[in-house]
Amino acid sequence: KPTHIEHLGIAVKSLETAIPYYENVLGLTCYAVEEVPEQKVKTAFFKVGQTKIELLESTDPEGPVGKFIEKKGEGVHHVAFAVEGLQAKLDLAAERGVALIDKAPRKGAEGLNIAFLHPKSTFGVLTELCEDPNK
Ligand code: CMX
Repeated sequence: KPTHIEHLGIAVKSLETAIPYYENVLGLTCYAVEEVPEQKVKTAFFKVGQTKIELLESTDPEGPVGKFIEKKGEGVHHVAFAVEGLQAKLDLAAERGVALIDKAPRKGAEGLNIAFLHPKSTFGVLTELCEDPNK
């Protein structure tokens, strides 16, 4: 089973305007800003215990977050679970009829191996499984 919720992905129109809310109202610290060109996003990270908040700003209106904001507006975009044995988990999900966006892990932010499950198969919540290759 997953060890913990690795992060919550939250789509925002602008990191510049969203970061001050997390820092000045919630009292969190943005410890990293990273562009992930393959995903067409710029990300900002905060830690809340073992879990992170990942703010996602789109860098391209045709990218996954750009399309999401256009359709649904800002808000929770995905839930990411930390797992061990990511490929085996994907194979199991596929066997059980879950539609995979990624059949094999790919590289995500912070050097993690990641894979997404389709929200149509996961009760409307885009679900990410991630594994730390250094663990
Ligand atoms: N959560 C829930 N539902 C979502 C969704 C999300 N994040 N994104 C899209 N959907 C829904 C749409 O509302 C739409 O539903 P309807 O058919 O009922 O209208 C359906 O999924 C299809 O949406 P779409 O706008 O046509 O978009 P696509 O099918 O082209 O893409 C998805 C959807 C999930 C396959 C795509 O966004 C994807 O591959 N996501 C994974 C990658 C990603 O999100 N990367 C950004 C984060 C990267 C990171 O964390 O580093």
